Amino acid sequence: MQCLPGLVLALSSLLGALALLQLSLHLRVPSRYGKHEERPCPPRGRLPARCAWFLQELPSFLVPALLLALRSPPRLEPLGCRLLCCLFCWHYFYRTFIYPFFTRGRPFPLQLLFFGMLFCIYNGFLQGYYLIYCAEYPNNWCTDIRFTSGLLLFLLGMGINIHSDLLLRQLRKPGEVTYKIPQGGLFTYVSGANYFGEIVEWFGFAIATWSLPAFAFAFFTLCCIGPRAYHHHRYYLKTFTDYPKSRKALIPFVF
Ligand code: NDX
Repeated sequence: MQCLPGLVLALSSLLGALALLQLSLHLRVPSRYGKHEERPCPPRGRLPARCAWFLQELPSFLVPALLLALRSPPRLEPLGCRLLCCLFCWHYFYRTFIYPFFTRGRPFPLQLLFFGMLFCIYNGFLQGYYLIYCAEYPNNWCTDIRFTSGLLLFLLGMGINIHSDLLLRQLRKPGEVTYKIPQGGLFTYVSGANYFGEIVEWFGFAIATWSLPAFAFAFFTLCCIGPRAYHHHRYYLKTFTDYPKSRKALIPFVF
């Protein structure tokens, strides 16, 4: 396989267009899973959350790993490039092999699972293909301010995301499906703390890679889970009369 810059441009542009489509579809109406599902949710057409999240996220890990294995001779030089690919796989290792096995979420709709998987194949291919076959970095990229600041943001965002996922999980006992008010960590300031962490993480990745595909994915993430954080916030305000009034939806103290 060779690097085709035109393909990277086309796939990144399409990802940007999907982000705008996602935004237009879900600005007013949230994606129908989790707390935004129509009630009562019939068990038909749903998969247990553990299974669904595992299957949905697996391609984001497998596709870049497969591209890496197919690349002969390996071309992940210099070190900066190798590290960047590892960051992407590291996130999706967590999301595929760790997160699903601890989740206490509701069963996930099969239809969304199908589209989610397609999305993960697409994005896993784009990010992996670019980093493994196209990216060119100078040997000192690891000391470049874009790499170091992006890496720091990525790690900060990932830390917030994993910690917030953990706080949400601890709200429920095994088998419970009710919703409670999230407390602690960044939830003290925003309703969508896990989403805030994920958005910071992917913008950090985009800065560290300084690449069109990664910026397109960060933009998609913002358009996908930004509005969802807003819908979560409205849901909490409507459901809990004692919900903290000073808490914002997504960005601490701002929005
Ligand atoms: N999966 C990213 N669009 C999505 C699946 C759906 O990873 O075709 C985007 C992802 C996909 C979507 C994905 C992309 C767009 C798709 C869409 C389907 C259609 C759409 C493909 C791939 C599409 C077009 C046509 C435009 C292309 O019961 P429960 O499940 O609610 O329990 C929850 C629990 N919880 C609580 N428990 C007690 N009390 C409370 N108050 C609680 N609040 C929540 O916590 C869950 O078990 C858990 C987390 O819930 P929630 O709702 O906060 O997070 P969730 O949305 O489930 O995300 C989980 C994690 C989170 O860390 C988030 O940052 C990350 O995954 N994520 C999620 C979505 C997308 C994404 C990351 C990204 O874009 N990077």
